[in-house]
Amino acid sequence: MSILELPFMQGYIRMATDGVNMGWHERNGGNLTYRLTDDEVEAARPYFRDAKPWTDIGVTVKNLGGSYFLATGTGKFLRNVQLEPQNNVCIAQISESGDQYRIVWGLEQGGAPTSEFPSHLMNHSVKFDAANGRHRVIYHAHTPAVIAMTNVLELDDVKWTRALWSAMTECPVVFPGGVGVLPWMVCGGAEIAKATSELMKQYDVAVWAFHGTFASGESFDTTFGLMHCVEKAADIYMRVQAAGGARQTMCTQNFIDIAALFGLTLPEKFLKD
Ligand code: 2HA
Ligand code: ZN
Repeated sequence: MSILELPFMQGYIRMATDGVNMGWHERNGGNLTYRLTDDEVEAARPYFRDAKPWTDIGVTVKNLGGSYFLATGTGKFLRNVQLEPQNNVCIAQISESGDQYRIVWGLEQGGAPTSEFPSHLMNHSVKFDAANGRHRVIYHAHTPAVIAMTNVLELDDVKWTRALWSAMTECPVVFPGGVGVLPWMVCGGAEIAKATSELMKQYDVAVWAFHGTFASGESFDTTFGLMHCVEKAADIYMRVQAAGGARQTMCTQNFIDIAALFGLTLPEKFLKD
C-alpha cells in the first residue's frame, strides 16, 4: 500500500490528467486543490514525513484552521502529476490560526503550493461557510473557449450567465446559480483571491477575463463536470458567433420550465429577456 493508492489521491490524479487531456493545462497552467476529510487525513498520516517549516499564506482562513489540502505545486506541470505525484503535488496542513501552512507530504524535490494558493484557500473558506462544509474541490483551468469569449462578450454576470445557459439546455441545471465574471487582474495575489471569493459567495464558477475559469464543487466528478459544462457552453457560444450569430435562442420561459422540472430556483436577475 502506498499513499498514491488512496482513493482521494487517485481521484485527484485522474482529474488533473483529464484536465490535461482536455487541453486546459498548457505548461504549468491551472491548479487543483482538495480539502481532505478527517478519515482521509488519518489514512494518509502514516505517509507524512517531517513537516516543512510553517509559512505565511498571505491571507487568513480562520474557518479552515487545522485542515489538510492536497495541492498542485507552483510551477509544476499538471501533465506530470500522473507520472510523479510525489514531486508535483503536496499535502499542506493549515495552522490553527488559519494564516500559515506547512507541507507534510509531497514536493519531494522541493517547491511550494500553487501560486494561486491564496485564491484557492480564500475560496475554500467562503465555500466552507456558504455550502456548510460540503465543497471540497477548487479547480482553476485555462479553458480556451471561455478565454476567447472574454474577448467578445461584455464582462457582466447577467450577460454571461444568459449566454452560457442559452448555449445548451443542461447549463441551468448544472450551474443554476449562474456564473460571475472578473475583469482582468494580476494573477496569483491577494487581490484576485479577494475578488474571486466575493463572487464565490453566490456562484460556483468565476470567469477570469483573458485568463481562465475558477470552479468550486463537492467532489472531483462534479467539479470537473462543472468546468467541462461551462467550457463546452462557451465553445458552443463561440461557434454560433463564428457562424454569424444566433438567429433564434432559448428564452426566459424555457429556463423557468427547466427549473420547474428539476426543482431549481434560478436567481431573478437572470430571468429577464
Ligand atoms: O498555475 O494558472 O494562474 C499557474 C496558473 C496561474
Ligand atoms: Zn491560471
